[in-house]
Amino acid sequence: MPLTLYHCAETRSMRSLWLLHELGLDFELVTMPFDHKHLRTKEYLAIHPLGRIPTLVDGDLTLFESGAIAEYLCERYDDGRFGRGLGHSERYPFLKWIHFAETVLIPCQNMVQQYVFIPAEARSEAVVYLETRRLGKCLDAMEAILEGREYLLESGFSAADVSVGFSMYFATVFVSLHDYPRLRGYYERITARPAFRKSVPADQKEPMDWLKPMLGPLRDPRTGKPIG
Ligand SMILES: N[C@@H](CCC(=O)N[C@@H](CS)C(=O)NCC(=O)O)C(=O)O
Repeated sequence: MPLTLYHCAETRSMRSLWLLHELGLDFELVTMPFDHKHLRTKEYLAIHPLGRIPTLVDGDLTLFESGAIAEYLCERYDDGRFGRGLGHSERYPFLKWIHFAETVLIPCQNMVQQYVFIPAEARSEAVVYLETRRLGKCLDAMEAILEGREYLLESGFSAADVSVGFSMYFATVFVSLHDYPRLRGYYERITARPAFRKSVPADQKEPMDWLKPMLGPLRDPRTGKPIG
């Protein structure tokens, strides 16, 4: 039975799609519009009980959570290029970044809530400010860590860069990377990869151009304030 990925364009399932392309695997891609009409059908809720994406199906295994999918794909299908398995000196830094991507480096989901799902009159400037600063602190830490290295791990590009890469992709819609030269270089390197290009919609002009019109101005991640 082939691998199947349930996906919505430019959401967290992009991590799994990007990694599947890096690994060069054959898979079936089920792309759904990002709305409850498609994500909350009886059929899809039988695959993912919360109706979220990504979900990966591989034979008898149905797996959700983008971090778990990254670990699974590396353990099951990688020859050491993208995963760092048990016994590798960077096994735990590898896991650290995969988890960091989806726990701390994802304040943008709360910003989307504020801008897209909460009516303007109920929107909280304090939440937007706090989440922008939370993102800024992550970016400051990563800027320091990237001194003298091209990727998060000393051993080179890995699935950790894919997990963090999606969070960065999401972040660029909300904050400017102007004051982060190493992060800018890092982001350019990872998004120049053919597998990344294949994971974004072919007709896309800018990251998340469907979401951008609903969002506020780009912010400075160090002050939390709008730019310009
Ligand atoms: N921690 C999960 C988060 C999954 C998640 O919340 N995905 C969002 C898209 S980015 C989703 O499916 N949202 C649809 C919804 O909540 O209805 C992961 O990393 O896979």
